[in-house]
Amino acid sequence: MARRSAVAWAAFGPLLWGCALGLQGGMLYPQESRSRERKELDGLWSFRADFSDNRRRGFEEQWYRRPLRESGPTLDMPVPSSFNDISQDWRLRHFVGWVWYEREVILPERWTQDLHTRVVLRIGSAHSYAIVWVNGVDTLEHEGGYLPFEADISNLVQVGPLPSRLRITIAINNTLTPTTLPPGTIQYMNDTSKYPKGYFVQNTYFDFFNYAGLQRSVLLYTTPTTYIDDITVTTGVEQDSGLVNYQISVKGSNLFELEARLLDAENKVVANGTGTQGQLKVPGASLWWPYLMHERPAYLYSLEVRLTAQTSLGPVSDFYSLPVGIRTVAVTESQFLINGKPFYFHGVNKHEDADIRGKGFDWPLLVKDFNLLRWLGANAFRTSHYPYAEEVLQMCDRHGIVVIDECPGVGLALPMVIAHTKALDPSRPVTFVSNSNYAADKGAPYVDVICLNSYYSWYHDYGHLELIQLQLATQFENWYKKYQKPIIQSEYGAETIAGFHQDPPLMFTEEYQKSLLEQYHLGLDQKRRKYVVGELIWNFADFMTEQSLTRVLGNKKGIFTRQRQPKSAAFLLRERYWKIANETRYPHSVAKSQCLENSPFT
Ligand code: GCB
Repeated sequence: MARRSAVAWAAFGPLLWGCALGLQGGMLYPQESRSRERKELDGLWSFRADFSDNRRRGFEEQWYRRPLRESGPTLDMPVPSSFNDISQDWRLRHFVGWVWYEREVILPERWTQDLHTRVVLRIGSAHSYAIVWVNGVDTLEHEGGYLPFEADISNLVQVGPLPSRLRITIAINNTLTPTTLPPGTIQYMNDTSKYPKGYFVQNTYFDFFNYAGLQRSVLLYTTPTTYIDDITVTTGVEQDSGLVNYQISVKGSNLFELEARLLDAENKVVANGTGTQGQLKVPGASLWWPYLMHERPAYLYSLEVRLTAQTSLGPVSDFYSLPVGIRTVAVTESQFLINGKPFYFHGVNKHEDADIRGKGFDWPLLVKDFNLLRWLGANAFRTSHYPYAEEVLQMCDRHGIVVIDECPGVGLALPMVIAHTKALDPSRPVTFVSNSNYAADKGAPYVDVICLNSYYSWYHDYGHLELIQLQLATQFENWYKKYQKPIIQSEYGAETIAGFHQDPPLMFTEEYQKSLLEQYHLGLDQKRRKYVVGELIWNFADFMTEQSLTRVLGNKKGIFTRQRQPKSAAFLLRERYWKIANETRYPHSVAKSQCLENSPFT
């Protein structure tokens, strides 16, 4: 919420693949290749919420030891999806505690017989604490709801006679405490004249509904037993040559050879190397540009890695292909530069939220959202307030969208997180989203770019649209004078109920949202060519929150509804974004490119 000190950490820049610099080992996105197979486990799972008073019946009765249906009734639960809005049982919508998921799988015979094969179970995300059993064996625990985790289960499936079925049981706890990300508290209500014994509520300190469950895909995949474990890539530009620095880690054997080939978009090899690390030089390289900025945006090479190894079981090969965009990102006192050219963020803040699926990953929704981003002329978005599915980042790479990738620490204000983020990946600028006082802000001294949220004429001086320009100018001038760093207006907006109209504008109507945006835009235009390097509307679409007196079926600051239909402000923003794109594209002489069709781009 704007009136709290809502802060979040984010690292940003285009191209997020292979960015785990400084980490030991990695977790490559599961990919099919000549040496690797995938088996998706999306679809219907069996499900039960543990409604017992202490929420621990499942552990006391060891529900993981037998098929879930044998320990009580189960529901059908689609994966991926949040469990909250699926059933008609209101208790499930607000459930806090352990829920149980189960799925049986038949494995291809080769996976269970071939000792050259490594079988991995990978869970795209489980919000927010998960324990995983395979055939009743405790296999994996994971904390944190927005990142993938996995376990090598070969020794569980390659034992003796063929196991006819693999039973995967996952217990997930969505309780938020002061030590979870995001944090929350559990409050016991002890007044027995008002609340039954043991009654508690989950308090959260952020403005989105705590959807939970298996919200991203679950899958099994294979690699050879000696395999490519991780590939780290950084890129640079030297005169007209592109540089691709790679580092590859291998697990399973020390006796191996590695070949790395860089292929262009036409599959032509443009550079190659051997060994675990090296630099590939591409004369006359095509650079990765954000779309709208250049006539040939989002150019991706493929780094094809081939591993050959000698193992005690004989020779083994592994293949992995990583998309690579060659680009540079830099920040000066007043500019954000991509490939040496000033980049202006004209984009949106998003949530992964929609309809009954909650935060469940959904391809139709993702493609629709990307179509809307292009319709709007948005060149960037922030993954507020947590990391999104890897498939989303891959889409951004392919479509030329710049991402501010947010960590799930919404509400935290610890400057040392920046040092940690930079240690993991020194190649990208880092920011900290703040709405506090410029003089007292704890994050600003450490960031590369300052991100400011302000809600003038909404949470402050509400109704007084005439004050926005003055207050915005004061905000920008104060922050810039103190820190001399480029600034992004990372949030601004107004609650708007689609279909509410009033002219002259009143709060909550489409006219008010439009007028508020217009006033902000006048203020932004005053500083846009100086040191303000971006603007991100709050929010792309309406989204669900906890119930409160200030939220009517969720947060309604979207320029699209939750069903992705435009409010009037969407058309206003579209005009503006395409106008800015027209002014800032490079080189200025480029012809209209295909992604600009049917747009007001001239
Ligand atoms: C903010 C928060 C965001 C809220 C928004 C609002 O500053 O970052 O999560 O939804 O304000 O609408 O109050």
